[in-house]
Amino acid sequence: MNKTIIVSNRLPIELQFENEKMHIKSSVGGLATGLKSIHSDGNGIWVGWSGITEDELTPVQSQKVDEALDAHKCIRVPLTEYEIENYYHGFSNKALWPLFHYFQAYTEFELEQWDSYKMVNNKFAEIVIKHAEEGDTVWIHDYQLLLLPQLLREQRPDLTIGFFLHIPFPSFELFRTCPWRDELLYGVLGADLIGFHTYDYVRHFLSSTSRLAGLDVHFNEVNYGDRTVKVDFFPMGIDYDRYHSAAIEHAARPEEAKSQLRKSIEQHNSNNMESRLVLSIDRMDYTKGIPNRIKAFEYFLNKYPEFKGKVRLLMLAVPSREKVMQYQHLKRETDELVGRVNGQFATVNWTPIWYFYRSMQFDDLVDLYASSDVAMITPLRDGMNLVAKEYVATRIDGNGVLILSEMAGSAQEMHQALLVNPNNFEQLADSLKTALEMPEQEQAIRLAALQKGVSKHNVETWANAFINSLTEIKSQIAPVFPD
Ligand code: ADQ
Repeated sequence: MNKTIIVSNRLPIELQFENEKMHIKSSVGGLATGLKSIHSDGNGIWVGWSGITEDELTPVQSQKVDEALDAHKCIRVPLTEYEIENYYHGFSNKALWPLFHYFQAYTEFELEQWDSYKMVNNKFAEIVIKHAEEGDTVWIHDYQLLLLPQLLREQRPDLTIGFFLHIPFPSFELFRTCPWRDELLYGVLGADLIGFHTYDYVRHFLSSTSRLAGLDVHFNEVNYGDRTVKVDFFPMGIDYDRYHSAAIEHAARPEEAKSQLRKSIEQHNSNNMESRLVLSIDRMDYTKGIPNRIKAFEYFLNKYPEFKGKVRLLMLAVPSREKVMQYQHLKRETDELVGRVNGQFATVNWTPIWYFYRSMQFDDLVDLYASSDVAMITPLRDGMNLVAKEYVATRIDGNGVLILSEMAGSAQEMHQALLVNPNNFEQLADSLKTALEMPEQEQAIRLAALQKGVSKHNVETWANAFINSLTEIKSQIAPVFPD
């Protein structure tokens, strides 16, 4: 029986060495959850980097890692410190990430990084080919592996290949600036099915395909040589039940079983009856609009001084890509802005912004979502944004307002949120006021509609929709046998 091979930059596994002892943990991230059934089905395997470079592993540790991963049906692509620096921190995160998120000024095109990107994509191809049997299906994920579909196609035309991009695909005007645009485009076109989060990204991709490669595009199909490549949108969802049932379970906990975080928030709220909590959660990334959000909050407090002392912004930012210069600048700017706003407005009884720069456990995350009156999710550009969906899933009392940037892919589905342009401070401030004053009945109506959509289109339906589409394509292709 044919199997499915999932390929992503990182394996869905967290590995750590403490002295000689190895700790291994399965990831509970969205992607890992969504692909769980496909991964565990039959002989399915997952190919990716383990998170530890070859330079850090002794031969004994290396063997231990392989054995442990084998038990989790994972195969690692061994990457060196140099490759991580150039392929991952370099070309992936200094060229593709900013370019695809419309941060052209941040984009660096370095030949050495591009060479490393090509090398690593070849490494991935080698390992996938080693483990692929005739007629297998391969599902490749994200911008780190744009060349992989074509590399596999050239050597193994018998494979059925799917590719999904988790970030936006930019407009042709942006994409054309990349010196290696043709290689990237033809790289992805090696797939039989190319998936994006939204219809807009599909359109941008097809526009680049016809204008740069001059290929014949018919609706959502590209005629490429003797093949037809299907391009479609598959909006990713979350594990709704996991978030929703955790929120219900936490709410039912007796006082002594509640988390410290929840107790503190409840304590604070009972001391300040009028106090309202506005939540923001992101990776610390310049695409997420963190400085803009702080400035908009400052603007709000100046424009509507009646809210001083009555509303707090709880801002949680997870450290991310700290080696890249722009991320270091962003961290500094955020620290300064939080300091400025708190310094300007704080009283002995009230701190306007609570700022946490750290990762949080799932249970605490759920408590934060569940305790917040408003979620303010205002990225400047975001492929989808799952935080918006997680917030909606944890609201179990029919209240809570979502303010969502129209630049996030999720805005295309979440029409009942208060949609905002994250650059328009006036609109952000007014929306925050609207959210804080929204009648309960309106909150309930909006939330019910949002929950209906998020629960129905969850991460499992997303993964199944993609795989079903790929299976359908596979059934229409005449079998090709490797030489
Ligand atoms: P990200 O840019 O990482 O993902 P997002 O979709 O919001 O963005 O996912 C972030 C995840 O991290 C969420 O599941 C959230 O709960 C978690 N998280 C955030 N802050 C945390 C904290 N402090 N502690 C612990 N966990 C935290 C990329 C794209 C997105 C796209 C996804 C999926 O950039 O646009 O939605 O992939 O395709």
